[in-house]
Amino acid sequence: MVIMDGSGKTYVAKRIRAADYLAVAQLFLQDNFLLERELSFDDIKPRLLGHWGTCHGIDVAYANLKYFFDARGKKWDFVLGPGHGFPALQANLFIDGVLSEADENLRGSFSENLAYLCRQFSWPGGYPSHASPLTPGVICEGGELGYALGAAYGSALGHPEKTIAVLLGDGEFETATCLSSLNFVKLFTSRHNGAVLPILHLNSYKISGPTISGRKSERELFEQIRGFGYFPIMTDEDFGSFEFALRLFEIFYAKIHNPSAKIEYAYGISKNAYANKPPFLILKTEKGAGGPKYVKGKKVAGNYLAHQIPLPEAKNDPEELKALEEWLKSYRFNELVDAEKGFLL
Ligand SMILES: Cc1ncc(C[n+]2csc(CCOP(=O)(O)OP(=O)(O)O)c2C)c(N)n1
Ligand SMILES: [Mg+2]
Repeated sequence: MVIMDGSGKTYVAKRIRAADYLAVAQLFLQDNFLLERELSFDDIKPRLLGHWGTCHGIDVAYANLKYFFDARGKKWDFVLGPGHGFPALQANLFIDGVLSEADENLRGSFSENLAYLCRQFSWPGGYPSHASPLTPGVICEGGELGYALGAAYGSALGHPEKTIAVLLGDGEFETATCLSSLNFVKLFTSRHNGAVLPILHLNSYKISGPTISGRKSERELFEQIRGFGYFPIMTDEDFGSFEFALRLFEIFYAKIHNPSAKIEYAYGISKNAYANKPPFLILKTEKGAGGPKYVKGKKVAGNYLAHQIPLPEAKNDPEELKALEEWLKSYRFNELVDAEKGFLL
C-alpha cells in the first residue's frame, strides 16, 4: 500500500472515507457491497446489530496516527477503549491487509474479501459485533469499558521503545477504572518507560444520553486534565491540528528518551510553547458524523441516537433504505478501490 501520495492530508482523508464506508457496509449489508445496483431490502442483513456512533472518530484517529508514525518509520500500538466500535477497527485491519494475514478466508479477490468481511460481521459463527481475541492484535473482550488507559500504561511500563496511542470514549471517561488510571501519569514519565498518548474521543454522547465531559466547558475539561498532570490539546478532524498535536507528543518524549538529541522545533511555535507535561489529546467529533442527520424527525448524528444502528428499519422501510443508500454513496467508495487491485489510497 502507498502511504503517501505527496500529501498526508489527501491520504488521511481518503482513508477515513474508505474505513467509514466499510464500517457502514459491515453493519448493514449482506449483498451489493460495491453498490453496483440500486440497494434493495434483500441487500440488508435481517438482524442489525452493532455500533456506528463511535466509528468515524476511531477512523479519524487511526488514519492520522498511522500516517504520522508510518511516515517516520515508527512502530506504534493502538489501544482501543470503545471496543464496540469494532466495525471501524475491523475496517482498518482490512485496509492494511492484517486481517487477510490472519484469516485465510480473506485471500480471494477484493470483491470476494469485501463480501466475506461484511457478511461475517456480527453474524452467528462469524465475527462478533465487538472487538474480541479473534481479532488480530486484540487480547481483551471489547465489551467492557474502562481499563484501556491502565492497559496502555501497563504495556509501556519498562518498555522505552514502545509508543502507544490509546483512544478513550467520553462515556468510558466516566468510569472509575479510566478516571483512576489517569493517576498513572504522575508515576510513569521516565526514560525507562514508553510513550503513551491518551486521546479522549469527545463526541459528547454515550449510550442513551450526553456525557459529563461533553457538557463541560472547554476550560473545565482542560482544568480537569491539567489537574491530573497532563498538557491538554484540543484537536478536531482537521489534519493539521492532529499532526500538530502528534508533533508535540513526539517532542515531549524525545526530550525524555534522548535528552541530548537536537530537537527540531517547527510548526511556527516558539520553543517555550512546547509542553513540559505529557500531552493529552481531546478529539472532538460529532457522534455518528457522516451518518443520517435526522430520521423520522429525530436528530440522529450529533446525538445518542447515532450510538448503535441509526437506520433500524432499513430492512423494511423504503425511506430508511433510501437514506442508507445515500449515506453509503456519500463516501464515493468506488473512487477509492479497484475491484481487482483493491484499495487505491
Ligand atoms: C463497564 C461498561 N459499562 C457499560 C457498558 C455498556 N456500554 C457500551 S457502549 C457504552 C457507551 C460508551 O460511550 P462512550 O465511551 O462515549 O463511547 P462512544 O460510543 O460515544 O465513542 C456503554 C455504556 C460497557 N460496555 N462497559
Ligand atoms: Mg461518547
